[in-house]
Amino acid sequence: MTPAPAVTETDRRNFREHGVVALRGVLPREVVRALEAPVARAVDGDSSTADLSELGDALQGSDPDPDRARRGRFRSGVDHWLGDPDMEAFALRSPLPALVASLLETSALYLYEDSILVKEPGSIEPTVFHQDHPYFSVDGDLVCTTWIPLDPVTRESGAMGYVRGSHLDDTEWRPNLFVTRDPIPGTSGTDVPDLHRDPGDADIVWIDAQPGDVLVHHSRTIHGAGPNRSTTTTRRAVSVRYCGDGVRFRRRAVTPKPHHEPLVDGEPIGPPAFPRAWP
Ligand SMILES: O=C(O)CCC(=O)C(=O)O
Repeated sequence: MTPAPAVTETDRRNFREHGVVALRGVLPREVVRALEAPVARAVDGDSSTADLSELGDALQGSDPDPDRARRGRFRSGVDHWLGDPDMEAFALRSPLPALVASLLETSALYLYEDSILVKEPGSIEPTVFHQDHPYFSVDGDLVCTTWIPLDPVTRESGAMGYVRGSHLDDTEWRPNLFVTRDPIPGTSGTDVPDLHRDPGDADIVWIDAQPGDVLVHHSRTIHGAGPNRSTTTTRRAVSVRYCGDGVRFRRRAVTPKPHHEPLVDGEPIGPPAFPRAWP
């Protein structure tokens, strides 16, 4: 395996100042290819992903759509690392953790979770703009999401969009249901504006990406993604979320995880609930 290109000082500055950075061509082809089988298993076989298109339809209270069968689906799931050794190997033993540790300039890196995010051609749901932080049961600054495309991604096929600098705003944004702006029941905060409809003066950067690229955003950066309007290209992506130095557990009810049950608010994160990914 060829050594991964190093993270540069410019990458670190972009991440610090904009809350997002595109690391281009940093993952070897064989590493990205190795994600294809676990993604296919999760989407087609083992029911570890949910149909967010169906959820979106249900939340909008729309009548059953006669064209539904012909539309693509947006499927997503989390924490595949717990049951799939290929996803665990990618999150913990691929070149990814060292790249992230170098970007965050942390002395240690811990895994929070992975996600699989597949938008089939013609899946009409945008990923609604949101901030990851209120979904995560942690507090601290060195928390980030990496987004790894398995296919070339353009605006047409569901590129990610990030509001530059939004990680520096201390508004408590309310978590939403990801495919509609409905807030998650029992949560509080300010609703993220509908930036797909009206970006206003938000400094949104839409990032086209290729397999081998890694997009990294701070857990406080507001972001979303377009629908997949392509008729031929599936948009397969994996997200892996990591925490660095100084991050502590803080239970949030939004996404409870059985492996978090024994943890107490305020304790430093670490194995086994947060496996050490680097060094
Ligand atoms: O892939 C998508 O559509 C959204 C991904 C996302 O919001 C995330 O990974 O935090």
